[in-house]
Amino acid sequence: MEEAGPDRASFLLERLAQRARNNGVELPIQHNTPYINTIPPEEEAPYPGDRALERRIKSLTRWNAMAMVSRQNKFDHGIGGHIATYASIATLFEVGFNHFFHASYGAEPGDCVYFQGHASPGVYARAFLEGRLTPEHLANFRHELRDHPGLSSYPHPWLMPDFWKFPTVSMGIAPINAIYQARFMRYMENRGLIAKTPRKVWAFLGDGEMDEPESMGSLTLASREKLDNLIFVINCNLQRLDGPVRGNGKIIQELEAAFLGAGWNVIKVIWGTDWDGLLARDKSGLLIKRMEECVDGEYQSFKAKGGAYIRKEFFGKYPETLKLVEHLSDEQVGKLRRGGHDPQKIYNAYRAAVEHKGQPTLILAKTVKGYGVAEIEARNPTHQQKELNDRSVQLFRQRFDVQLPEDVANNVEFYRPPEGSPEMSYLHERRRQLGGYIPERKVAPSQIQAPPLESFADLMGGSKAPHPSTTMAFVRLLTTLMKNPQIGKRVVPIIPDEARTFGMESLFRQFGIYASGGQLYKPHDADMFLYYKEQQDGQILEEGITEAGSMASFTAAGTAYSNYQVEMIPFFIYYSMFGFQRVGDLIWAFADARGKGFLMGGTAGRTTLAGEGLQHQDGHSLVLASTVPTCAAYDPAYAYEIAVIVQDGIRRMYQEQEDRFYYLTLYNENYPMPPVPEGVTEGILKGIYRFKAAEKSKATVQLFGSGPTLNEAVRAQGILAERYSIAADVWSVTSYNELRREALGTERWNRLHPGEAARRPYIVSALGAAQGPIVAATEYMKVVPDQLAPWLPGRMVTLGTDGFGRSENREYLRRHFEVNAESIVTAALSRLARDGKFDAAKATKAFEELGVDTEKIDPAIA
Ligand SMILES: Cc1ncc(C[n+]2csc(CCOP(=O)(O)OP(=O)(O)O)c2C)c(N)n1
Ligand SMILES: [Mg+2]
Repeated sequence: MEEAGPDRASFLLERLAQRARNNGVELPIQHNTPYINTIPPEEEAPYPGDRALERRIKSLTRWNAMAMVSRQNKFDHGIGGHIATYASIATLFEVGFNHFFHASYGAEPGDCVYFQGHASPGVYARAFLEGRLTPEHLANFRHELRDHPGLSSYPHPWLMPDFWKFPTVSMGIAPINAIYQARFMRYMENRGLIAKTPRKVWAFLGDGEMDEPESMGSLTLASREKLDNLIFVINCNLQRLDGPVRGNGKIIQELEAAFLGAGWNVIKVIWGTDWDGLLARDKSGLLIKRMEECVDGEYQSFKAKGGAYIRKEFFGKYPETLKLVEHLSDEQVGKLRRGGHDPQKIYNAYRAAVEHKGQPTLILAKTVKGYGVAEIEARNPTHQQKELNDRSVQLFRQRFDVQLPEDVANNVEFYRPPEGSPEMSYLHERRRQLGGYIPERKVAPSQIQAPPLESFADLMGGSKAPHPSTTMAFVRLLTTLMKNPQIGKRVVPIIPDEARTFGMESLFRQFGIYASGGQLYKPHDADMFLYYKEQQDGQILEEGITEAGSMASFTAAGTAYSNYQVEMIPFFIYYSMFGFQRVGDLIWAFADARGKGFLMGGTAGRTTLAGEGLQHQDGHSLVLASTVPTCAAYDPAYAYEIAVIVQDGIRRMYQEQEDRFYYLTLYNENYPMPPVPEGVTEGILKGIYRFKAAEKSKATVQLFGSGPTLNEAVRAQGILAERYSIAADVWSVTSYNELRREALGTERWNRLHPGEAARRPYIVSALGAAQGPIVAATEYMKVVPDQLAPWLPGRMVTLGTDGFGRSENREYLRRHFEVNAESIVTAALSRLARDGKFDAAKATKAFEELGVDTEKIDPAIA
């Protein structure tokens, strides 16, 4: 170490503080640096690009973005769009586009860039300049349902699958997904599935967005994992939708402290180059003092009110600071730039971030919302400004010196300079150097063959005592899959601290838990067969207690086929109650991103998960799953059903490259798993098959069951036959959701083709001539079976688990919710009695005989 200089000073002060603390001196913990740029001017590298040309390109991008939103709202008032956000982030994007965002690294895929969602107009405008979008595209911004394909409001891979990769606009989704993306990149590298490259994950986020719990909830994962492939850029324009983010404080300082405390490398880009000279001349220290004492509400006013106001209210507080700007006009004072609008400062921050080792980096860039847009700059309503009047458009043009023909300017048209012009040549050359254009989404041909069903023989052949639960059957299937020589390595089990609950601890030892630094301790159970084995190339993602984080891992894995051109098959196994209702928006974004994989809802059911009670017993995840268009949800009863569904899922999602994913419920009740009956595969996949026909005579009642309730239906079938001489068929309904979707599709076709022979929905043809009323019993809410009511008019009697759960055992729970065999029997008799097919007095007596209390409170409201 040097004898003198800043490093030595820092070392000595640190040692002194340590010594003082050891001796009982209480020193405040400091997580803030002064309110100035982290990188001092003397450490800056010169800008490597052509500033003038880059500015022209940026101004044209600004113009086209503004024109796109403004024009559209003129023609279609209220269609929406944002001008102010891109206006604030333009330079932060452009420096990235010109110098940092790699579309590829040689043959390897490039960086993952999460664009701030509602800054999308700027991303479209640049793609237009690059020749990747046409003027028709821009003219159809937010008009997606016309002849010419339009542009989606925000980044939606579902809507623009060749363009966007990462859905971001639901606030908080981008930050958590970006963190886990960077972690998953390392996982793929450490497991030898992708090459190590300087690839980065860039996430451009709003300062208001950071208030979402998902935004900052996983910061320490990033530092713990030393994710130096991760760069957050927070666009600190000090405003959100309604007003200031922290009017009475300073968002940059608050975020700095939080991220530093979480172990990140933090780079503040607060002031532009114009301020360097002022700060250098600030011998009194009062300029920094003034910078520190102003709150964001004041900083916003400075930009809203202009140069004279800034001179008076900011510099004017002290004579010394006022003197610093005496050589500047009011206009010049008004234009003193913030760091997030200065390419020189941004370039240096990005460079430092890219080169930083061992930590993720946060860049806090101070900007102005609505930058340069007259009459809306830094005003509270700026977020929702969608149209500019003629005067504002002309001021905009002057302000950014937008170079375009006069008639184009007057008509507020889109403009792209001719190919071969210096701007265009420069723009293309920069992107060529960086390996192509961004954003762009590509999918390689599939490399995955689904293993044949025979490979899951132990699930297909039925169980021997001691019998398993469907969860245990699934763990066997997963183990078999992971051992598969062709695709085993692609399987990613993701568990939020519930592996033991699901009996998955045997996987720890066999496949290892992913730990980027390996296992640094000898586990206490090292001498046991199933010890807690962590390893650098471990396959299991043991996430700890974070369903949101696990879902973000699931998203990274389930979209690896488009981000890394390597198909991964994730299985996220969790408490079914803490899935759709807990992280539903992340699941929605996963679907948007065309994610693939299997969500496995363990400890499912409101009456099968005994003991846990109201918070844990899930009776509605299947309802929520039905709301996601690409989610195929199943409620299997037996091991072979799981094997059939998963096998076909792999075939469809990977081999056939269908953009869908699966949700399967898994239960923890042990019971005999029958061998697969003949010819049921199609029924399992479509959602229903006859599991056990009536034995002696033709059935006059049909019983539907799913999951463990299927066993109750079978028991009810026995009681009905033996005690009441009523023959019933039992059906396994693996998916009401899929049956309904198919029926809706068929019905729609019939509606649109009245002149042609009507088609029959699968549910109708599957039932065929099956007679009589249908009693459907489920672990889930009644609305799940009721989805089929339109195609089974008047036939359905539904028993389900509406209401809050209880801490009890299964017997009492099923009695309480009226889904046990006895309730199924009485429901059938009651219905037959009403239909005049069974003696009403006998039906009434049956309730008593079978112990079904007719006067107890309705569980739906209990
Ligand atoms: C979860 C969620 N809640 C609310 C919104 C609506 N919304 C869109 S942008 C925005 C304000 C964003 O402020 P900020 O993150 O600071 O971004 P800026 O536009 O200022 O760059 C809000 C509330 C949303 N998109 N997502
Ligand atoms: Mg903001």
